[in-house]
Amino acid sequence: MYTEIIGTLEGQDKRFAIVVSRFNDFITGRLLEGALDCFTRHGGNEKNITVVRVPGAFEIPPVAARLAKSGAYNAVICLGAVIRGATPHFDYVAAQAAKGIAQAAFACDVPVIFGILTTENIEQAVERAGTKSGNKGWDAMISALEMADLSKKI
Ligand code: INI
Repeated sequence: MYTEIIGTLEGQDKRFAIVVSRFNDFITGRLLEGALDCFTRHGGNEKNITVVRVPGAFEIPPVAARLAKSGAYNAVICLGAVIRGATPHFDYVAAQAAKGIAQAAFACDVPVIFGILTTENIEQAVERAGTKSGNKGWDAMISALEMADLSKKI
């Protein structure tokens, strides 16, 4: 018989920071709404949420790392939307955001959650921000709840 360690999805007594970018705010605002809705539906209290706004996805990782290192939160959730345009700018911003968040997650003792959409066009982003493909902000919060509990147990 093996030992299994799993994280449960309980918002009670959890304190989270959410770093959200203003770039493509019409998408990132919906991701934030999804994350907050998920948190309260799992027993969380919004007074235990701190929202930190940054200009774009490129700015998310260093802010997320500082919040994670502060020791004030059970998890840090990163929300953004990088949408491909006519130039290679997308590739640089998306790659740096993903790499930076991974580095923050490795460097810190609390979970740092990747909730950044990287899409080919605006339609794909809209689909993932509360329409036909769900809400990736909600999904990011589910991951935060699970990982916050799991990281206490391992
Ligand atoms: N930032 C985003 O969050 N999404 C994008 O789609 C995006 N594009 O495509 O340009 C974007 N650029 C801004 C970037 O994140 C920085 O804020 C900016 O370069 C200043 O450092």
